[in-house]
Amino acid sequence: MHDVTKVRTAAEVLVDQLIRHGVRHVFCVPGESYLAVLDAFHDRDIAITVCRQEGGAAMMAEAVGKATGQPGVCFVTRGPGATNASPGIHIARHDSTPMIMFAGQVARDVKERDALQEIDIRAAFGGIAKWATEIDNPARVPEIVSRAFYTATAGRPGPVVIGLPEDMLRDDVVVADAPRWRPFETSPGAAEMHELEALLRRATRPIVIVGGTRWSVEARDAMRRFAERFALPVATSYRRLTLFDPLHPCYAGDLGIGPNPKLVTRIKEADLVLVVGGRLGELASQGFTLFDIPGPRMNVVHVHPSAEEFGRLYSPALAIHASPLPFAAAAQTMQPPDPIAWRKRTEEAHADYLAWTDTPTEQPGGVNLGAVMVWLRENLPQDAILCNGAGNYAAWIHRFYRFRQFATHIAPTSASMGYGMPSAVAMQRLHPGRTVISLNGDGDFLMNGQEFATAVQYELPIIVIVCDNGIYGTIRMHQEREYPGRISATTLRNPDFAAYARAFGGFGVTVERTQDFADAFQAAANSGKPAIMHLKIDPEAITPTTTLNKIREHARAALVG
Ligand SMILES: Cc1ncc(C[n+]2csc(CCOP(=O)(O)OP(=O)(O)O)c2C)c(N)n1
Ligand SMILES: [Mg+2]
Repeated sequence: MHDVTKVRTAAEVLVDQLIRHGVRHVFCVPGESYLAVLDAFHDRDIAITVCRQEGGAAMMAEAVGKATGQPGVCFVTRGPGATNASPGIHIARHDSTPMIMFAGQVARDVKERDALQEIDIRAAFGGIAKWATEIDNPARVPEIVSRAFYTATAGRPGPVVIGLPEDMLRDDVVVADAPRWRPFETSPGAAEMHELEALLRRATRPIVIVGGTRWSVEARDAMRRFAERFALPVATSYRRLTLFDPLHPCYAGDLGIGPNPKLVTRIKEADLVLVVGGRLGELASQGFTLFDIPGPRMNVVHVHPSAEEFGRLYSPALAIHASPLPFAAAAQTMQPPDPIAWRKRTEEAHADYLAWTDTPTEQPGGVNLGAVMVWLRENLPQDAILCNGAGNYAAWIHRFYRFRQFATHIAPTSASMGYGMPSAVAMQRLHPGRTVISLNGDGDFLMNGQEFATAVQYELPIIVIVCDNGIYGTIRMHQEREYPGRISATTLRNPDFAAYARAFGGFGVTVERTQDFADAFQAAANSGKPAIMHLKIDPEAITPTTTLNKIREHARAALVG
């Protein structure tokens, strides 16, 4: 415990709490509202990444939370800083990611006068954060920061936002540090595990869907052993691809945007669906069509660390209130039926996955993103981290890349654009020795492309791939489906992204043909600098399986018919 008689400023107490709770990295855009905290950082052992926009800083903190399971931390200034950061808070809420954002605030004695950049933190963030509060009393800094760590990580994790009045941060205070926070697991009850065992004994077509957060390498290993022992097919939920090894014989595929139709059928035909960790949200549930709400046709066993999730969408046949590790640890000790009725179905599911993902599909245009993903999966080290935001380009990652290790894919389940660049900065700051790839659409990249400057500033050799098809592709696709031929506000006129990289002090290369990708990638890697690979993609290549023209023609035919 800290020397309780020592006088510190509230800002110093705050930074000491972060260190005490294990925070090694923070991300920020500075502001005069929290100069005292910046000063406290000056002589403490914690890495700061100064960013170009608060949206980037917040996404970096969110990415740290996603990758480590411990709250990622960022600091932003009051009003405009806090509101700029809101996309990161929204992602953390949707993606169930532990995160804490500290926002500067006006001095206590001018509050509610609309003082410069004043913002009502509780009102502004109350609806999207798990908890939004402000610290008015410097003696309560240890208490509130400690609670923030528990709240951000407990049950279903999420973001906490804490306002810091400027004058409060400068106050001297004598206060003891809080005990170090540690995350708590929730274990399943013996009765629930018996019931699960019985349900499995009666099942003939079970399938497991793993998702959500609070996983770890150990939890993933335990889950694999359980699946192996029971020969269960395991699908990964949307953007939770790293929860199961895709080359394991139990792997049945990725459930999200553009899934293998055979996997969708397999889930619809299942008599028991065991959901571990996830919530089967809109994208994983194929627009809420896979399971009837509130009463699914099959038995759904829902395992989740937050009791609040049970029955929110689907009435479960059995609810198991547990976090992934204790559940998987208990599940692997259960007795599998003998013989296992579904063993052959599991083998078929894995064969279907391999067939669906093995070979790139034919595509119009010079660069085939499927072939690029296959090259990356064959050439990147297994611990390489891929980061991306939202756009149709991501469909090729989901289908053709293979994430062999835990937490090697950092991407928002909330499908928020602009995430690929900042999250890659965060990952390379955490893991200086690992290969970090940032994948972006052309629209996507320029939402937070300014953080390429941060990569240059910290000499992070991230390889940024920009898939330039000259359109907001996802929206154009929906536009052609719903309003065929009536293009409106979905066309982009783009800069030369390779020149953009060079202007920032990075390495830039343009790729117009699939066969040039490998050499260009090597040149980017050999440069040792942050690099942008500008891939020219034919806009017609809108998904791995169809073209814009086909979508338009199909929609027109449907209108006429
Ligand atoms: C922050 C944010 N704004 C808008 C959207 C809506 N949206 C989803 S995908 C998309 C277009 C993505 O375009 P691009 O990055 O060029 O990728 P492409 O689909 O062309 O591959 C848009 C605008 C979103 N998901 N997130
Ligand atoms: Mg695009």
